[in-house]
Amino acid sequence: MSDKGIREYHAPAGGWGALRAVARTIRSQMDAVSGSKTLLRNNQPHGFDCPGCAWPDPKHTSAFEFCENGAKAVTWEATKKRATPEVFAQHSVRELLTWHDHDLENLGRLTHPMIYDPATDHYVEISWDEAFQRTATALNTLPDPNMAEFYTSGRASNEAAFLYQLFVRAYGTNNFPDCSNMCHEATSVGLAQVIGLGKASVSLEDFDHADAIFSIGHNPGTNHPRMMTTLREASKRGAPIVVFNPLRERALERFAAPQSPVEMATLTSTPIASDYLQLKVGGDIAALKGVMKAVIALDDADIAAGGDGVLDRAFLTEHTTGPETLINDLRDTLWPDIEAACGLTRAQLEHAGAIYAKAKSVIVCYGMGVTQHSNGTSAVQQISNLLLLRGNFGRPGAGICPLRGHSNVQGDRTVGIDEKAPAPLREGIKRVFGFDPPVAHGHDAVAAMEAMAGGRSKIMICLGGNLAVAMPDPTRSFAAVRSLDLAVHIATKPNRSHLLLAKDNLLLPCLGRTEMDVQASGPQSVSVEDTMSMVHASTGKLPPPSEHVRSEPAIVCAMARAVLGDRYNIPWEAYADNYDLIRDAIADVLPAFHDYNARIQVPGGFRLPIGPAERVWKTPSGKAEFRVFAGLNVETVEHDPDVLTLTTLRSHDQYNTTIYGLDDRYRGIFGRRDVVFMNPDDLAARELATGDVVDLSSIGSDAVLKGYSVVSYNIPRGCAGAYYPEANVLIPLSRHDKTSGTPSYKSVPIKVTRAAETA
Ligand SMILES: Nc1nc2c(c(=O)[nH]1)N[C@H]1C(S)=C(S)[C@@H](COP(=O)(O)OP(=O)(O)OC[C@H]3O[C@@H](n4cnc5c(=O)[nH]c(N)nc54)[C@H](O)[C@@H]3O)O[C@H]1N2
Ligand SMILES: Nc1nc2c(c(=O)[nH]1)N[C@H]1C(S)=C(S)[C@@H](COP(=O)(O)OP(=O)(O)OC[C@H]3O[C@@H](n4cnc5c(=O)[nH]c(N)nc54)[C@H](O)[C@@H]3O)O[C@H]1N2
Ligand SMILES: [Mo]
Repeated sequence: MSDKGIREYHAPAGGWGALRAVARTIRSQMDAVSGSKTLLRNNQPHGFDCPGCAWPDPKHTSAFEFCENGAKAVTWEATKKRATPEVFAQHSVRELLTWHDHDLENLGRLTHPMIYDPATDHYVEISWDEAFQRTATALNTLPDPNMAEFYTSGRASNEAAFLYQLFVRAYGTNNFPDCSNMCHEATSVGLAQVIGLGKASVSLEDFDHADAIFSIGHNPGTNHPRMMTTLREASKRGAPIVVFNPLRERALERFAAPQSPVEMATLTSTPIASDYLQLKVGGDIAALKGVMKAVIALDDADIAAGGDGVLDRAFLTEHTTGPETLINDLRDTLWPDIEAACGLTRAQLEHAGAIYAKAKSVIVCYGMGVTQHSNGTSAVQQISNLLLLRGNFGRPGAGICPLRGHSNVQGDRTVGIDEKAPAPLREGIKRVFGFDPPVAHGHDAVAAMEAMAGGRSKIMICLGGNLAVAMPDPTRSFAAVRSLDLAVHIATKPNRSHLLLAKDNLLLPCLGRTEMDVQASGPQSVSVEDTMSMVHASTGKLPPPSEHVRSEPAIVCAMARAVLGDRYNIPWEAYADNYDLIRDAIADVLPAFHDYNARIQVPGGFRLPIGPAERVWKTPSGKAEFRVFAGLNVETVEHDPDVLTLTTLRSHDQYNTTIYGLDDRYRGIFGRRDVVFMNPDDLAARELATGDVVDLSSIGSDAVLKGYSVVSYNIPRGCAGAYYPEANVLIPLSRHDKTSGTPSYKSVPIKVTRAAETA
């Protein structure tokens, strides 16, 4: 029995709890004065872009926009702790492997390039030149460039990412696994098919004009906290906010704005969701079909009563293909089946449908709760279907809003981190650099892991991230990395992926977003693209963690020169000296970035062209396309009452695999992460109570997560929740969306049994 650290949390999200958490973070990582000063430069017009999330900045940032988790992201990077060669000399890799992920990163910032020494089992210092030479020798002696994998995590700037893809394509492969493959790939693929672009169609201003907002499968109070300001304003002006989420996330229930003196002083808060629909995990396609079915019924009724109907027929005719097929599918889908598949009642779905139909302009926001399923692409397309029915694209206050993950994951894709090598990019590279980049599709994250596991790839270079830990099935992914000839990690802090030893291992320390980047031509800025396609500059202000640390663009340029020599005469040195030249090259290759250097000088930056926002559809038909999904997406073995569908969650105290701390305040978990959230009836059926110790076993593999404590929680029956990345052991690599490659992190069939020791 272990119910230690499990207790209910009654306060609203934000508020004093958030301020206290920030004070604690600053105390543990920085000194208070420089910590507070650093935070004031966050997301200001001439400061640095917050490395936290991809939510856009308001046009006129007059004062510090407070955000607890942005503060954690910044202080965690700007920490005074250092992982020096002396620190590595004290701890062998074997020892470090026994540490918790929190403690590994808590060693602090990497200060020197390091190489693993098998004789002593320690990472030891190496010179930059030698590190690049070793990388070059390994890459240049590989029989085939397609035997190397080049991973990107979404913190890399546009400049670093563009150079990286140029280097890799000049080297000869499109193997670009990237964090987006684990995240919004269902969006990139799914929306591109139906509206011609895999990005948000809305801008931040649109939220001021939305008559209703639907929020599906995302947790902004934790993952996009600055969005809470926007949701709070929408709620205050009376716009309904309809939430679809199996868990009652506190910030979506009520939020106290730390910026609001009244809410802070009076301990009050603003309700956020007008309707909170706790659907079953994986029930989104069914729920969306239910909402659309309700809209069709309202349309029928209105027409029967002599009205014009609630569908936007002019829009449907001019701008879409296939509405009839969709409508027929909805008519053929029966309410009892919808109710069973999503766990919501017909009345609830009809109510949501009525809100949707009544609102002139609707925005649908969504996140990982939608994309990380075996049918993630189709789920995304159901959202597009819903919006298309009433022409909710390309007018003020309406549109689709996927909430991107990493702060520059979207920009990285835009500037060429894409295993599919789009034709315009290839043509641009040919035009500007005079060579033909490879055409054949390379590996995404799942394919890269499979290639490494199968011995078909032998080298892995990582521009950030913690790939092996972020991926499903660590048993396989760890073994895959350990089978390599060379692993190179460009990173800010040590993590578990760095400890999975290949034959040769290099750890190259880089600057973070918050730090001053001075090159031959002077101080440099980089640029990033937020979730609403705004591209703007980011200028670090803090001193680098050590004089040996280099910027990501400088590292990529030096590596490229070592590997490629003067192949294709790419001016790597000039790029490293002056990032303006990189941006000029991006603009030459990708015309949407014309006048790049001038346009990022404007506070707030510039917006890339968004077809759907102008009702321009770059699809084969030239129109927006309705896509029917046959069925209701019941992924798990429903007929076995013993099987639960596990969804994997981020706590409030983590950034992906970076674990800041062990609390998950809003969900009432303190000082631990080894818990599984379950419905009280599911517990009763297993004669379990909060604190009882259980084992979670995977269906489809023999993996077991042992010694977890159950928490009785408000989550639908048949569903369970546990934290990522610990629960990744339960997810077979084969469970992913076959269309987009996105792993099914959010619908994992498991069994829960009382742990053997305590039975
Ligand atoms: N502080 C902080 N900020 C972050 C991150 C972080 O880890 N920490 N990560 C960044 C990254 S890379 C990303 S991708 C984003 C992630 O941001 P989110 O998209 O918010 O990701 P999650 O926290 O994984 O899950 C979101 C929500 O989905 C719900 N959910 C689970 N299963 C289902 C389902 O089947 N259907 C529905 N409708 N909902 C479901 C969960 O209850 C949870 O509330 O945040 C980014 N920002
Ligand atoms: N079960 C489960 N698994 C998941 C998810 C889930 O919801 N459930 N979510 C998935 C998602 S959405 C994502 S995006 C992936 C995340 O996958 P990744 O992006 O690979 O992982 P992160 O944890 O964000 O990477 C953290 C590391 O990045 C390095 N780093 C931090 N800042 C910088 C920088 O500025 N430059 C460089 N070079 N390195 C830096 C540090 O060394 C740090 O240890 O995980 C996926 N995995
Ligand atoms: Mo992500």
